[in-house]
Amino acid sequence: MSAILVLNGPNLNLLGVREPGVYGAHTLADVEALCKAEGEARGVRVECRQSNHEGDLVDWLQEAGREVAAGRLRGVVLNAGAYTHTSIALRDAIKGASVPVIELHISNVHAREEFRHHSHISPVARGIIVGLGVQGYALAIAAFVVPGTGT
Ligand code: CA2
Repeated sequence: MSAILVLNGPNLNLLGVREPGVYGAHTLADVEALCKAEGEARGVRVECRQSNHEGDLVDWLQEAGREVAAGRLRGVVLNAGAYTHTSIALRDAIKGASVPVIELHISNVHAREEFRHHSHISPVARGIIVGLGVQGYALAIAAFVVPGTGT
């Protein structure tokens, strides 16, 4: 059974603790439980990691590329947080590792400040889920399992 890796970036450890008006009341632990439950329902193992450090995310994307090549991983659900809008290193890591990535944002970044409208990740992502709240994570996991989604 190949797995799916869910990566959450900076400040997502604060989910449910601050700014519930933007990101909802769910905590990161709730999100990770939701991801694992969706994986279980679909017969795929889900592993979740979070870091506030760009280099950790780069390392994990590189590792994911090796796991995909070995047939042990389907791909990565990535909420890179604010690094989405700033990080060429994450974009290069995704491209360099040839890892299928679904970019995810809990909020609708296009309905927010201008600086959130641009993503360095989108051009190298297989697909993008934006603004559907934390249920977007379940949809992203489904996209790696349901045939015909291009993932
Ligand atoms: O909507 C999303 O999922 C984001 O990726 C969340 C990021 C934001 O920088 C992106 O533009 C959109 C922020 C991560 C969460 O930050 C928090 C800060 C304070 C309290 C709770 C969460």
